[in-house]
Amino acid sequence: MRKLALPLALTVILSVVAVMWVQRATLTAAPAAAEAAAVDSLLRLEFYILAVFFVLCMVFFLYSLWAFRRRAGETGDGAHFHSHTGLEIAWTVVPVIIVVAMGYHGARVIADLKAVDVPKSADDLEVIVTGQQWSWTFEYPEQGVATTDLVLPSGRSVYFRLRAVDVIHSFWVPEFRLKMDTIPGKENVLRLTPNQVGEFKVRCAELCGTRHAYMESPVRVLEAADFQAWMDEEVKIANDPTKAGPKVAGQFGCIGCHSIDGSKLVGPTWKGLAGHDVSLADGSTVTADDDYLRESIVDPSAAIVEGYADNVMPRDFATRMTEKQIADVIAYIKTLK
Ligand code: HEC
Ligand SMILES: [Cu+2]
Repeated sequence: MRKLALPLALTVILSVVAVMWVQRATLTAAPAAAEAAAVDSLLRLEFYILAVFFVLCMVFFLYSLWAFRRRAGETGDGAHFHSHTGLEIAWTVVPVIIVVAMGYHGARVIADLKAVDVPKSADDLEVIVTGQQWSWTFEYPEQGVATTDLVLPSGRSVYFRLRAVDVIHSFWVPEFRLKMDTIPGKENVLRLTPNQVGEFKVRCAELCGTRHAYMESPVRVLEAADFQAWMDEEVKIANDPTKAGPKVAGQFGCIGCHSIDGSKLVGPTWKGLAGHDVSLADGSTVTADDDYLRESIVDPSAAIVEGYADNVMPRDFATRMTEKQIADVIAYIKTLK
């Protein structure tokens, strides 16, 4: 028993030091949602417990190396021990109690946040988030607006409906703390209230393929009035045929490959395309009517323009763009006489 005095004393002293260190340590990015406080205190509590157990294990490990080392002139084996029932029961029961208690506490904290499996309330801002390899798209169904950046008001609860097109992704803005998988064929719900104006990033938090690490989109949290002004402008653009198409063409990078002035880029120019004949790589000719334009966007392999490479135009517009966005960009192409 006397031999235990030194390691026990060291454990107590170093545990106090470790707990004080955890208390001051920055464990996560600065919070930006109302739900963050509860998650952060849960995390810090876990770190307190971890700190004490880390110290306990390390002190006894290092102390044993030192106290029971082979001394000069010692040649025999050390003492042999065979089980210690009391000790084994203790180191099974104590961790089980801690793990179960932490699990219960964590489940309570999550339930209290009312962030998952909740019905939408009238005041929530509804946003449909769609993840696919390897980008995010956002829709505000009540306003009829779709974007590739996530813009949110500060201080209003947001009701996210999370979807995936291809494989499982995970919607995560670290500053909001809460995270939820997006699953093909199943809609998940997440509700949270951003409360800090600023610029953040939504990241995919579920390994989803070669470009998983680049699956990020900008998030901007604005004051309520600025958000309303932004939304009014977006609604105006969405309803203005002369602006909606150019905006979509910019958002999805079409204009990086298609010029509107007749010059040849990676793809054919849009100037004078609509209504005219197009020579295809297979030797046939088609008239660029609405159906052809639509097909060229949602299924680029169906018809390849003569002199241009197949497999250059992205294949994912059919799932990334809303029907309205496709119609808007077609209407725009038709204005480029
Ligand atoms: C990375 C380059 C690239 C991007 C981005 C791109 N395209 Fe294309 N696009 C091409 C190429 C190359 C072709 C010609 C080969 C083919 O027919 O697939 C083409 C063909 C087309 C055609 C048929 C043109 C014709 O002359 O018959 C249309 C319409 C079109 N794209 C629309 C779009 C729209 C709308 C977007 C954005 C939502 C877009 N493209 C984004 C490269 C691109
Ligand atoms: Cu992903």
